[in-house]
Amino acid sequence: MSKGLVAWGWEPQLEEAYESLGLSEELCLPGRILSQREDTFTVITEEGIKWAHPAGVLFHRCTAVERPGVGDWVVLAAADCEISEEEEEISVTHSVTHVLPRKSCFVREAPGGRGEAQVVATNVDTVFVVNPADDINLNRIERFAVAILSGGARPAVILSKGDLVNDGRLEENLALVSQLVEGLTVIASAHADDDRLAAREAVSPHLQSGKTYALVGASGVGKSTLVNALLGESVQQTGDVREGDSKGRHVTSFRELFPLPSGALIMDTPGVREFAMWSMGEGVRQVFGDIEELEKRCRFSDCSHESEPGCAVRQAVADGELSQRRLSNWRGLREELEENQARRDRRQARRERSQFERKKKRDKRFSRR
Ligand SMILES: Nc1nc2c(ncn2[C@@H]2O[C@H](COP(=O)(O)OP(=O)(O)OP(=O)(O)O)[C@@H](O)[C@H]2O)c(=O)[nH]1
Ligand SMILES: [Mg+2]
Ligand SMILES: [Zn+2]
Repeated sequence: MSKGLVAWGWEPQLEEAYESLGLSEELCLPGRILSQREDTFTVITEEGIKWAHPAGVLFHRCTAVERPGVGDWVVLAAADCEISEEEEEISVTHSVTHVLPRKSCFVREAPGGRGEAQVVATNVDTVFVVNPADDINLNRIERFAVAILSGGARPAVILSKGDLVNDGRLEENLALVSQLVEGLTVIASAHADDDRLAAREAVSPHLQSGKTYALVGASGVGKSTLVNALLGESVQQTGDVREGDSKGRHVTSFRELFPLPSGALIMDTPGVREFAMWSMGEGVRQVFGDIEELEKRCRFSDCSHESEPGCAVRQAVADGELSQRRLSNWRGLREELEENQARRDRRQARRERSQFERKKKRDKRFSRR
């Protein structure tokens, strides 16, 4: 039935998941979230674009990670009445009632340090980390790779603004970044700022029809410029970087999924200042597996790899087998996650305590009657 959705990445397992819900075809409609503004989703369905709010029940039932986000396959139900959003001149006619199982979910910790998760992109096959070729940040790329792999997607890197460095430096950086993760695809986008054709030629061969891709990275690295180059027209607004430090001005403020003429789908995302980890999962083993193997050979099982005798990790650094940079980045990640967990535990404890206090008050009132 959902043939028209295949171009948007609809797959047999989605069909199965949708069918197994046993919903009425008359009342419900599957679709994919293309963008989100506040709590209004733009959803592509067999019947074209629909606008929807999340159903209240969905909001209460789901954790932050489970709530619908851009890239998600969802089920829409017709809302009781048409809700008109005058400013946007759109008509919200549906509500999102279900989120279908995801094949991947790329999450970070929401800015503000309150211990909340933020879903960046779901159902993405490959997440491209965009990093300017003249300012390579290996630690950042590595952190992104851990989070992307943990979320079940494949990481790849685009070295943007290749025109700002000479060919020798570009080659060097390409080699350096390729070593970060086994089998990592690294694309050099070496073209002048306004040469869209060259940008398209550099990236297009890595995109497959029917697959979904996302671009992530700091502000001003050229994500939206690449999206425009791939689309062949200026759909996304782009902005100048600051004179002094080449930092961007956070031009893109919403995540949005675009269909490319080639049949692939690409998501533009807002630039991130700091990439805070949410969870490391499987990704850390894929990026830092060598250190985890070395660790097993330390004399003490709880070795902190600081000053203990018989430390295999420090020995590997001394022998030049492991770089101090990678060790520090791995250590930083682990510490960050321990702090995150402690913060989440404290939040949970606070929540339970206040629930308990409320219940105590209620019981007291009740017993006075
Ligand atoms: N020299 C050069 N400049 C580029 C290239 N790609 C993008 N730029 C410039 O970099 C600036 C920022 O580009 P954007 O595409 O807006 O960057 P962004 O990553 O989308 O930034 P945010 O939306 O803020 O996250 C613009 O002035 C672009 O013209 C490139 O390949 N070479
Ligand atoms: Mg942008
Ligand atoms: Zn050790």
